[in-house]
Amino acid sequence: MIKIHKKYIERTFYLAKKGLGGVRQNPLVGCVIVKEDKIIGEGYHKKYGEKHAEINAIDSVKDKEDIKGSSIYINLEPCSHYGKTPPCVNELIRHEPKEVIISNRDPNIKVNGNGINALEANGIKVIEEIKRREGEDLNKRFFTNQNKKRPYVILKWAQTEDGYMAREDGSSQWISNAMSRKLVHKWRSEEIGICVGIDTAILDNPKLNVRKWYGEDPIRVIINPKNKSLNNKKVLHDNLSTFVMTEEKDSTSSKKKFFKLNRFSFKSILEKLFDEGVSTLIVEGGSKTINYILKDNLWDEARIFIGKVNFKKGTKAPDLKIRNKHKNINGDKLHIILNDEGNSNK
Ligand code: AOF
Ligand code: ZN
Repeated sequence: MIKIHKKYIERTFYLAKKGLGGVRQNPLVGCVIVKEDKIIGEGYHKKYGEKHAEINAIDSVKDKEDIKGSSIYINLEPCSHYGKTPPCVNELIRHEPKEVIISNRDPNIKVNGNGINALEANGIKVIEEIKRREGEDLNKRFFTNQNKKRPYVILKWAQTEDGYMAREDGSSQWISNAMSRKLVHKWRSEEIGICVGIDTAILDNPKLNVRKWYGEDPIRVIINPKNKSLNNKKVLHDNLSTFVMTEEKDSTSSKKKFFKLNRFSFKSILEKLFDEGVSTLIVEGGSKTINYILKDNLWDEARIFIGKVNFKKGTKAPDLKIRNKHKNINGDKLHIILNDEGNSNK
């Protein structure tokens, strides 16, 4: 039985992942409706503010009478509150499934256990914690947001085989290969914000948008405590959104916002960003910014490319313990390190 549950919960994960980049600060959720070991309906949460997974799954069933007595698989506990949409749990109860199988409880305090209680109070059996760890990993962004009340922070950098991140003149082109750079654009499309320090914004003059992939551009976030001039820099002179975090001034002009922080720190930057709906952040350098974040231990994941080049001198890459385990991206080594593996250098 447990094998069957795992099989369908895996299917919910597969469906849920399709929402990445669209659900924003909401969780990734997939739902599969099963009757006599056959899938009769399925769906996932596609877009922030729109229908939840369960409703899309119910909508996909031709004859709604078939849902009676079925097993409904969802990777997350069904919601029990009125948010942008009404409670999914009411719709589930109305269709009288025999059981609901989930991977994780919803950490949102408005739900947390209430969805399960409502199902049980209506005679529907609930089975919890099927592939719990994988479910948590799938919704690592959402769990971090809910439990830590801050954005999920991904650090990304490329370093040479001999451990440098930039040449002596500050340039860093090209350490990683074209395939790795394309992958980075995919990653940009998956997050809400993209962050660099002021030196990188001035020296590299990057666009920080999604070009080599499809999807929405993230909001550019520039760490600029002394409010150095960004005149003529792309991040201020195109029509995409940019937030500048400074200790100098507050101002807003259409898509370019300057936020004045009284106590300037990465912690206060994250607090402000979280208030502004930036629930995930990919940080693309430079080395000063990355070291600053590592020192404060305010990161969740590091994605490090090791390219097949040697600089012999220059700016050293951040000092993070890198294990051997890696993916091969056309010759580049990609190391993904999670902070909860005890890798913080604090
Ligand atoms: C579910 N199924 O597919 C999702 C859930 O503002 P709303 O109405 O979209 O509600 C968002 C909250 O609902 C979110 O914080 C989380 O607690 C839950 N998300 N629940 O039953 C879903 N996306
Ligand atoms: Zn819901």
